[in-house]
Amino acid sequence: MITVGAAQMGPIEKEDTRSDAVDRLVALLEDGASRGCELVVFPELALTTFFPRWFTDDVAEMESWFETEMPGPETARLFERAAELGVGFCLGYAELVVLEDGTRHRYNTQILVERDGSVVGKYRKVHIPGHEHDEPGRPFQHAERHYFEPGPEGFDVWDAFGGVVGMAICNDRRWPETYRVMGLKGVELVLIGYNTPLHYDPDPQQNALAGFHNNLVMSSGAYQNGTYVVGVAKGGIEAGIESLAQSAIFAPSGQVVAQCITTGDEVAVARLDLDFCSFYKETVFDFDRYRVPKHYRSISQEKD
Ligand code: ING
Repeated sequence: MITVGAAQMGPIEKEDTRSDAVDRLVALLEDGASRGCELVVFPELALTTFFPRWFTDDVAEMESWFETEMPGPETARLFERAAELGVGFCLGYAELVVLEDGTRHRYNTQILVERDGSVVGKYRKVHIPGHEHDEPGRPFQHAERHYFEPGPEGFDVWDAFGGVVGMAICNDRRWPETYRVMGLKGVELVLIGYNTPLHYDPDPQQNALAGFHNNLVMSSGAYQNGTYVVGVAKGGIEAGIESLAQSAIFAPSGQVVAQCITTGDEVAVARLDLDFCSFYKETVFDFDRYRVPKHYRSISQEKD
């Protein structure tokens, strides 16, 4: 059994500091802890505004949105407060890695921190949506492919919080392969932060379906792999751009077990029985018995 909090955030504005964001994260952590949470899940890029909505070629400006250490001077107090409360957390942030050879790599990253404050896992976003170059014709940019490289490590799971825990980030949740790779590793709880503008410029017909698609993909991912899924938004109107909230916790049945009802800072809490996963993993989705991989080859072929 584990009590989990989906700690949704409202907007973080361009002029807000890391400290402003950490103040809110600590408040969400304390709210979750007061309601029995052992694990609190924060959104994607939870320390800054969603900066890929602006395009810049100025590297210093780009890197100003990134963290070079985690915990760092601004975030240490979040780790300290969490360890004091005995609550673990999952945090999304922009990660700048400078290798010995001097090369610099930018990732859209999530970390998993156990109740003692130790970092047990790190995930770097694999499916990078949006565009690589400035597209001034758009009402706002979604230039994630300019700011981030895909994570080289792919999808993994970690033994933590008494179960098997995996992570994914935003656009990853739309791809069934994300869940199945972790499902094949026995995942019982998938933690996903997201920033999802309600306007999708390549096909605005999809705008009205943002909430439906959000539920569809996480409910399906949960059911088809017999796992819980926690989806946590940074939502509301950020820099004048409306972003989807509707954070929710999904059971292996595909049902919603808890959800946020506002577009601001709000924690949705649920007590999860991870053994419930077996009702699906050992029956309808008994992979060893029912999967037919020889007919699935095409879905793992490299792009030609
Ligand atoms: N955001 C969006 C997401 O996948 C998007 C991008 C929106 C893609 C709508 C397709 C449709 O939720 C991030 N950050 O991936």
